[in-house]
Amino acid sequence: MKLPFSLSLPMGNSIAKQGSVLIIVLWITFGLVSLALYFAQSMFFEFRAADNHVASVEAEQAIEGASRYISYVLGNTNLVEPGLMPDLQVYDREEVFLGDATFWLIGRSEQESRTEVPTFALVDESSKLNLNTATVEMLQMLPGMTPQFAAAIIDWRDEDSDVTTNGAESESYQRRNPSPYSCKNARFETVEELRFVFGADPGALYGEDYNRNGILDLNENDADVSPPIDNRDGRLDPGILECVTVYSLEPNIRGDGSPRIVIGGTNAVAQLTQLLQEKLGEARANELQGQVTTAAANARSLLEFYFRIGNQMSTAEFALIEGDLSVTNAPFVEGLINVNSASAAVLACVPGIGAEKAQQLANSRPTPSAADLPTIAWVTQVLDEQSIVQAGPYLTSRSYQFTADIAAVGRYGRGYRRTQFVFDTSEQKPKIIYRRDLSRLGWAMGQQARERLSVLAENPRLQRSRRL
Ligand SMILES: [Ca+2]
Ligand SMILES: [Ca+2]
Ligand SMILES: [Ca+2]
Ligand SMILES: [Ca+2]
Repeated sequence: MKLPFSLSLPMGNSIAKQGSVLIIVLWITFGLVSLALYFAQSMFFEFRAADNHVASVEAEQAIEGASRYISYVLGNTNLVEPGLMPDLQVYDREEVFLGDATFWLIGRSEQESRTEVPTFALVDESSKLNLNTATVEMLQMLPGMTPQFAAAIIDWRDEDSDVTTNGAESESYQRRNPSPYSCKNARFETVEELRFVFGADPGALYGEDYNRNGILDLNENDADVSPPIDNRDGRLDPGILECVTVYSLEPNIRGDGSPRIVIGGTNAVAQLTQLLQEKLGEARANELQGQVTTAAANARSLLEFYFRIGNQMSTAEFALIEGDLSVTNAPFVEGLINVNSASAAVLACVPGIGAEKAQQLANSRPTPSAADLPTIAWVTQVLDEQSIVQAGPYLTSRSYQFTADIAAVGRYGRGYRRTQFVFDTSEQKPKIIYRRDLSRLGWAMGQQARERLSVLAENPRLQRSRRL
């Protein structure tokens, strides 16, 4: 037998034979060990894969659990008074432990200065401009909007096929190559539909917020080093999608489920008198009655109503009656913007407000307190009469639709998942009206949470001690 190397030691024939057998055995052993190591390695990868799979199942389960939890929170808030934002103190929203999993509610900062630290909360859909009710003038005020795209949005949703100025109906869509389609000529059902509207520009729709978490991530501030292409100016330039909704819808009912009092309605005087007596007492009702009756007859919105009553009624007093009042007997009012939660960019779109006053409103907004009922009354201290008259019909202090953007990880911080839900409470019991998997957008909880979780991944003991 020819060995791979020669044995040069002086030895007898039988010793040489034994030596070669030994070497053969060594080679076989070496082969077996390699084989064992190979299988061990592949078993390890299988194990890691299985473990990652378990983690992602845990994350998915955590998201399901979190969505039920949010439904419960919204249901309870609705019992207090319909249309309230759940107070930030009453629900868990950041790094919530659920067995071996952890979840977060990815929110939006009310401040314009978006930082690298995410906000964790529910997102109020009434803080946005409704694509189904906004006029072309209102749409044009959105950041990144062009007159052509704004007009095309109107043509997309209106039933007719008459092209508005700058707009686009089916002929424009039919010219599309290689896949022509027709203009929808019906309401928007999701905000994502904007991508199909003539003139849609992904850069303007999504802005710099590649992972749609409302903060400036590293890749969103490195120019073209990694997608998206951004201007590297240290601040997040959000897209149009950030400012729009299709969900805002306010039911015209009071806390007890009865219809609201229509302030200009036929029976308004008697109803308002009774309301004032109930909420503010007999004496105050008598003092305010004359003023309230006159104001009610001349107001086209609740904001204007409060303005016309004048300083005699305090903001806190108005808050007590605001939820019982309306200017219409329609069962629902669509597209009202909550002046207590909308960003300056959205408020700027409202007629009579504009960019400058929108910023003033955002700056002088009172901090909401769990004890107080929400009100629009404070707005009369910022806007002048003309603005109040114009903006009033578009504003509200109440919200009935909320986005819960839930991200979760399973054991050891692995198995990242993210699902966006929209909850509707306009029919009292909260229900999910939209659901979308956003896991593909990647990590959304910022750098700090990632670092904390990587510590957890390296210290399984920490993971165990964390459980309650
Ligand atoms: Ca149309
Ligand atoms: Ca981002
Ligand atoms: Ca980039
Ligand atoms: Ca930027």
